[in-house]
Amino acid sequence: MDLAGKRVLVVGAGVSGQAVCEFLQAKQARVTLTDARTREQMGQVADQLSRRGINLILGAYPTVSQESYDLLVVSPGVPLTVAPVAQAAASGVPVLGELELAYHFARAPIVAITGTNGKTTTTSLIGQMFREAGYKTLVAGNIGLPLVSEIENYTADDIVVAEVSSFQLETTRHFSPKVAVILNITPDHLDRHGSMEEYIRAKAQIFARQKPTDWVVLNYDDPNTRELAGDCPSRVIFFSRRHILERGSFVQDGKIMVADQSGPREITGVDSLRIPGSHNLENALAAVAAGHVMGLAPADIARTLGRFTGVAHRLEYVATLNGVDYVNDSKGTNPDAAIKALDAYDVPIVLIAGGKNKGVSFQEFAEKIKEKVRVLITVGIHGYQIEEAAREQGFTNIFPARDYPHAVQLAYEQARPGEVVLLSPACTSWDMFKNFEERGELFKKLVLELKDKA
Ligand code: UMA
Repeated sequence: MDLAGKRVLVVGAGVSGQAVCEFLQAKQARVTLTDARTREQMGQVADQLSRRGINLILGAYPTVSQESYDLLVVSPGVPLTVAPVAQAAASGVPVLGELELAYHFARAPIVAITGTNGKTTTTSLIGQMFREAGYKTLVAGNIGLPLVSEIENYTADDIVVAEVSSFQLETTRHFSPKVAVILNITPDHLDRHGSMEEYIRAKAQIFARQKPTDWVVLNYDDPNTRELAGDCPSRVIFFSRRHILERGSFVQDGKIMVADQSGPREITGVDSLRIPGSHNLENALAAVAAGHVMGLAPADIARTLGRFTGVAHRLEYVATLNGVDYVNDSKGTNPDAAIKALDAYDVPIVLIAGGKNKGVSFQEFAEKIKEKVRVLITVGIHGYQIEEAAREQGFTNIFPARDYPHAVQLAYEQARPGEVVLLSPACTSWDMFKNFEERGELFKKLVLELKDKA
């Protein structure tokens, strides 16, 4: 793909669009960046982009035709119905996404991971597996680091592990990973894709152009992904938490197994996993299948499974104090995510929850609290709503905290050996923090300070 001198319009000035501009500039393209936000709304970022020589059109999009642009690169969060994309399609100007652009410059084999839930954890786990097996490994994509930023630094001897979203897959034309993983497909992003069929169609782009020698890893337990096997032009390997498979990765007698034409082989015990919950067991099984078809040795796969402690702020183990595990799930910013976090444990839980409510009901969350939680500590401006919902379920062991130091202190006083102290707020952090990362970092700092004192 020769970009020198090409007039390229990048739509969306977020993380992806900014990385695309930098990449295109390095290729001597003539770059215009447009965004629905105004210059005022963009603040300092707009000035920084202008200083880098990027032509900015903010607050309204330019009209697109072959006379004005040679190529359009659209950010993943921008729906393909926006005017410049529609005009490009109508006037024959090619439209790409960042994933597709990066793919044209990729030399390393790609392991790509998609799915409704578990993408980030599985991408991180597979990335760590390859790193620990000695590969130079790029972990990028929807996980946060745009692929274009680094893709050219990796050669055919290295590995790229990419988290890819349905938004990114929607704009692919040639993208074709060596291994495509689809973890699960449940209703999500239907406002953007229109229907479940369209959402599945977008996900299926991950394997649509694979070669017969490539691999697809599919969840046998999820009917939506199991059925896709018939559409794959490549070889399929299943993973299953519930069934013993003739070929694929599965669980048998508490062991993680992988079976191929030479029969089943034990990888490691389920109890050696450090990421809790049945959803994480599925993520681990998917990673085992991907590692196996890429030729990683069982011992290498097993070593990383025993070491991987998860992704920051997502059921992240922090420390053990007086026989109590402290876990940071600050990413649990809605009741669904917090319910999953509670389900990950079989021991009584001291739960810290609350923050800013996104306008959702806490009733189902409160039912789960009644089932799994021994002590509830509420915090933040809408903590009282969780307290009220829990009381309606007849749960009364509740301690409202003034702030985070107070919440962690209360949890420390209340927790008994063998229990888990879990921060999974079911709310955003925006009442007290810039983002969930800042909230999680404070929680971890407070826990580690207690540990130092102990
Ligand atoms: N914008 C417009 N017009 C629109 C919509 C948005 O101009 O109609 C502008 C916004 O004003 C903003 C920019 O587009 O300035 C935002 O672009 P974006 O939404 O594509 O977000 P980025 O910051 O570029 O981040 C994207 C991914 N975001 C989405 O897909 C929504 C990030 O995934 C990804 O990490 C990043 O690229 C790097 O690859 C985030 C995400 O939420 C984590 N992903 C969804 C998910 O996981 O469910 C798909």
